[in-house]
Amino acid sequence: VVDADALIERLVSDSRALPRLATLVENDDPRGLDLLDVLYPRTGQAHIVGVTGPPGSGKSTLIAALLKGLRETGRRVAVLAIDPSSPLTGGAVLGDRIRMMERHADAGVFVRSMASRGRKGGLAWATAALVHVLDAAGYPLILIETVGTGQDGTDIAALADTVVVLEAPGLGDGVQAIKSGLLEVGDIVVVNKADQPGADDALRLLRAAFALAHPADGRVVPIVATTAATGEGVAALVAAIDEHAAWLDHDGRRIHRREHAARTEILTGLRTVFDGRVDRQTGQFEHLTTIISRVASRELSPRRAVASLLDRLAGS
Ligand SMILES: Nc1nc2c(ncn2[C@@H]2O[C@H](COP(=O)(O)OP(=O)(O)O)[C@@H](O)[C@H]2O)c(=O)[nH]1
Ligand SMILES: [Mg+2]
Repeated sequence: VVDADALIERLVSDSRALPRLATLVENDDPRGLDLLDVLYPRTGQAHIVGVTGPPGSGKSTLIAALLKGLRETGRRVAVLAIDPSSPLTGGAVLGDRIRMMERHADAGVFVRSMASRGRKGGLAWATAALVHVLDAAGYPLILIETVGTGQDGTDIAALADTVVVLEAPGLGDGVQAIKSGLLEVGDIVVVNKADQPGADDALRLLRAAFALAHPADGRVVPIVATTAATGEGVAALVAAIDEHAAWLDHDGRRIHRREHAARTEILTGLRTVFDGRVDRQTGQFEHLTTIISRVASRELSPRRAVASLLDRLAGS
């Protein structure tokens, strides 16, 4: 039996222990998942911030600027970048930006990229597990960079205590965040690339959109202008994040939020495990070819076929 205290002590003192555990967990290795079970009761201390927005809006650049600002005030931060590995956006991989800043020797920062390409579902499930590992390792602040759209993106955003939605001029007509529906999940809205033409228009449009909205919880969503490239506005963003964290600590809001996160995590986990089982086991159904031809020849209805396969799945 592994002791949680000893495990956490090793994560803190041995710089190789955390990346190694993260790799085990990311690969669904039972050794890592068993350790995570031991650690889980010790998690829940970190404040989790999701940074989401369209490709090219400046998420990676902004996170690098946030890291710089936070480290200057001595705060320890972990970053999880869900890298869409898209060569189209011109967006640099976060790791490159961090390396550029030569922060890799800084023990107060932990950065990990996770490729989404080639992964068959389960991204939110794997992300949640990594967040728990970073939380257990004692990082008080965890930033997650994610595109935020699609089922995976929405599920990842649901893990966060604070969701920061990024908007930037020059990405297309109108305000992207409004079009994609991202604004609805945002606790803080950032108009990045404030140095670029069109930033003022975006700010005006967003302020107008929020002036019309009447949030059920009565909280006014702050709209912050940043120039991630220079660090302008980053201090105001840190203040907005801290303010939201403090707001969550009243009236049971954080508990409510965590229940939503746990619910999302359980449901994505159920789907991920179930999909994996279907993929693995349908290959082993020797009678699957028979069922397929019976459905194709109209002898058996698809609904009956699925019911019979489900019975076998449950029995195995
Ligand atoms: N002018 C300007 N360019 C920026 C700013 N922030 C990011 N960029 C550039 O926008 C591009 C996309 O940034 P990136 O951080 O990779 O975006 P991501 O895809 O959202 O992670 C890069 O070329 C950045 O250098 C900014 O504040 N001003
Ligand atoms: Mg990026």
